[in-house]
Amino acid sequence: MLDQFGIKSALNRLGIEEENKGTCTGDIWIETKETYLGSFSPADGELIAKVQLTDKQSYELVVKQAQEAYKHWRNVAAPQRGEVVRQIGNALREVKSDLGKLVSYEMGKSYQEGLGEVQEMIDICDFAVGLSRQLYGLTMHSERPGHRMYEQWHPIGIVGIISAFNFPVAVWSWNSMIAMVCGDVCIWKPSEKAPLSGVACQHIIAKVLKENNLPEGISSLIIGDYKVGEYLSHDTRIPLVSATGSTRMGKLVAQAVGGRLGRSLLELGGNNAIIISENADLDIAIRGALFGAVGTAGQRCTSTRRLIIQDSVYEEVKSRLVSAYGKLVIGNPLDEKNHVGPLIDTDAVKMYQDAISKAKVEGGKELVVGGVLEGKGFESGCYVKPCIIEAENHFEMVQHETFAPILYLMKYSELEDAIAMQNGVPQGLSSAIMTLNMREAERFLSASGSDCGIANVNIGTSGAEIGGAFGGEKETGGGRESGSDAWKAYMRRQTNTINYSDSLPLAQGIKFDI
Ligand code: UN1
Repeated sequence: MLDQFGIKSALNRLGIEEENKGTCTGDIWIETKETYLGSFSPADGELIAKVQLTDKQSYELVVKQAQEAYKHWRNVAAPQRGEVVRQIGNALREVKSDLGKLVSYEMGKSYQEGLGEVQEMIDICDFAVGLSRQLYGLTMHSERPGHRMYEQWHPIGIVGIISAFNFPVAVWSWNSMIAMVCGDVCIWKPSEKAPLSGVACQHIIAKVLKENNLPEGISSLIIGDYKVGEYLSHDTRIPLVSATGSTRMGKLVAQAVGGRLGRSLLELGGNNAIIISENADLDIAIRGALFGAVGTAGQRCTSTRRLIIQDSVYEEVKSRLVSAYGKLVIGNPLDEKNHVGPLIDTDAVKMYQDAISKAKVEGGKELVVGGVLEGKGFESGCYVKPCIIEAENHFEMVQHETFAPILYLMKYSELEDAIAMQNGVPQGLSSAIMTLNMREAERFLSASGSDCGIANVNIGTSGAEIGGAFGGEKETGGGRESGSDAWKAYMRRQTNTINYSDSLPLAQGIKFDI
């Protein structure tokens, strides 16, 4: 099956071999004493290739090299650092289809979404290049005559990046491209469920760094599960750990990093809802809800998990959705006629099944029946049917993020109630309202509206652009990545006051004469 859809040649061009080392400081790959981890495609269950895990000793080498590299990189002018990131963006343009294909095959999202993910990397490179000529600080007026006061932003040091399987490459690039123009160096632990995508990115970036005669250690790779993640979170040499994944994982990272007073930047679970008002354009509402719920097989942190529908249009939305679900084609993500690919692995399938049965025990009614697909093309055991369940917001399963295509439907009559339901979950990542009524839209966006980091009008909950700050509140972890001024998380602020007068007046008018 590797030959089908040109996977084999794409792997070749990306530098992926049957057995790959997994620990790298740039261009130098380090042999460790650890075993090799197999990466299996959820599309067909086949072993794609193996990657060697990082051990403590090789981790130490990586950190030492990163420390050395930082001494150099922090003094390279920011626009020069931007120039390197510009070249990385161009290198990504060249491999867009190969990398998109690997992401799709290793993770299971559709090829179109794989391409979209690489585009997101290219976009953040462009953004970071522009940023490299900005990174603005403010100037303030000093209360003392002959004094100047301003603030400037300096790099922070080594940034540890822990990324999740569902966006195996884009979320790394949001962090590392911004961190790089900020003057930081990065150590990346990709998800152990999609390690080859990490190895491929390391090859791409290493070539650019080498062509620019840059030292080893600016962008490093380590491979492993939570144990390797713990190396990063407990390491006082790593001032910032950016972690994407489950709320459970995020709490552990936050405690470890917080315990040493380091900084963590967390992008964790979502439980995103769309409110569909009777004033909505229902064509847009149905399409937005459909892509939000079944895109990436419901495995985005921005996936739509709940639809809160006004009672007067409830029946219409319900029947149009049910008929749209009937048209979904499920199958190999590389085959462009399919809309929905597999879940990441059979553990995820089990969680999907459990969630459906528990929601039913709680009183949920399955409108579009879920289930695991079997037979030809579904041998990996990872393909499931997107399902719709009528439920109530307080159900334990509705309160919980299940990374699968399960959509819960509920009813409201007053907008206040809909907003309370939308906010009535522990997570706070993304949200949306579908309405053409300006008052409803603005109420949803106001301080007493959505409590999420992302709030959209007439757009679904997923598919954010890189230009905005990405992240959310409550159990989503509070971090902001990607665009806007998210770069500030990767730098340290320094306030500078300069006295150019011929005396030394003290602030607050304090007298201290001798
Ligand atoms: C994620 O699921 O972790 O907004 C990131 C989106 C994508 C990023 C999702 N641009 O859906």
